[in-house]
Amino acid sequence: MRIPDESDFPSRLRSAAVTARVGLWLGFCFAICFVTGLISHYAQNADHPVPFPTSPAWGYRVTQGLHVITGTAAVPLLLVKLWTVYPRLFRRPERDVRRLLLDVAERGSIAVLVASAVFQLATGLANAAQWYPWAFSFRSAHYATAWVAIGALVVHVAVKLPIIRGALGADVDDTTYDRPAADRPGVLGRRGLLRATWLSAGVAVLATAGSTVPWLRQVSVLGVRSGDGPAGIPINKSAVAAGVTASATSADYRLLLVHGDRQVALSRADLLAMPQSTQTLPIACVEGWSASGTWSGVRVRDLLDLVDGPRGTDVLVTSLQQSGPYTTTVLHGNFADDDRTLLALALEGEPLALDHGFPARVIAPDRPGVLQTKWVGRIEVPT
Ligand SMILES: Nc1nc2c(c(=O)[nH]1)N[C@H]1C(S)=C(S)[C@@H](COP(=O)(O)O)O[C@H]1N2
Ligand SMILES: [Mo]
Repeated sequence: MRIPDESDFPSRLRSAAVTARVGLWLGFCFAICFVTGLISHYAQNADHPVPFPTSPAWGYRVTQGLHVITGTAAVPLLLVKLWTVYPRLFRRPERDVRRLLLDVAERGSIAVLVASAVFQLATGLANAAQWYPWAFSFRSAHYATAWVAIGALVVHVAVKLPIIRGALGADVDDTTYDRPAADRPGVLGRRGLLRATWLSAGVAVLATAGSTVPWLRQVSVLGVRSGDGPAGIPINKSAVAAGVTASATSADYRLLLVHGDRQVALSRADLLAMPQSTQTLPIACVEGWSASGTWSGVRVRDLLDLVDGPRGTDVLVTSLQQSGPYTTTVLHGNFADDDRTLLALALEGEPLALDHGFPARVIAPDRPGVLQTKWVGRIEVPT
């Protein structure tokens, strides 16, 4: 087998004029993914040196929806961009030592960029599809690699800036930045290729956005987990999967409130006898889907008052679920004190479905879905 060389790729479509235009949009997508990803990561941290805001209630729904939508749109953009540049892999090595070293450094930085970008999009998509074919922690790996990708991207843009500016400033059919070998017309014109690229990114957006945007549900073939589930809200983990069916439906169920020596145990009937509050708040999953519901239950603040929990303290919420990463979560002080934060007992006027966290679950504004603990058995104010 012969290794191809640059002259094996004569299509005029593989031009910096196309690469720069697609790259611009890819850069936008990566920037949005990076910023919204930092927000999501911070929101899930147990430690909040700077409080994460509880308002607007839909904030996390929007940032995480954007994160997954722009990440999905980036897939066709990245594929087209790689297609336009990969013949450059087969350039002849430079003869001059200095230029050879520069070339090796550039190829190295691009290898890091491509590898980290592919890793981010692949793990992100798999996570959105709830498919975990790996052993590492998704959140730490996706977060660490985000810094690698964004660092490599900044270097790449800085190195290519003269070409990017030149190519974007000229007509798309301009040949200034073309490889000499790329002189044959492609099956499409460059404008046609760009149009097809925007179209596929648009389809990717529509196909996922239905997970967050209700009126898009009908067209969203990838947004499958929207609108199904009791009361129109998808189920992330069922009671059976969490192994809580017996404990959650037991007549012996008591919610335990703990603050040092002070302990209060409440049955579901006791909770229902307390003043009830109703709030319309979304469940916004890190996987990108979200759905709004009208929840009723007891304000968490009222429960903490029963054991003299001081205001502003982070509290621990523990599920009846015995194992898994979301069995205990930290409810930060500003969330615990917020009037909209409920231990929900009902959804849409009906008793909470077992799969939505019966007998009681946390629902708080502007909070990642993973922290909206279901089947709550214990709320503790650390001393
Ligand atoms: N105990 C417990 N609570 C949990 C989970 C879980 O696995 N166990 N999943 C969380 C996740 S990831 C999400 S998105 C929401 C989904 O709530 P829902 O299933 O009622 O829609 O519940 C959260 N609460
Ligand atoms: Mo989630």
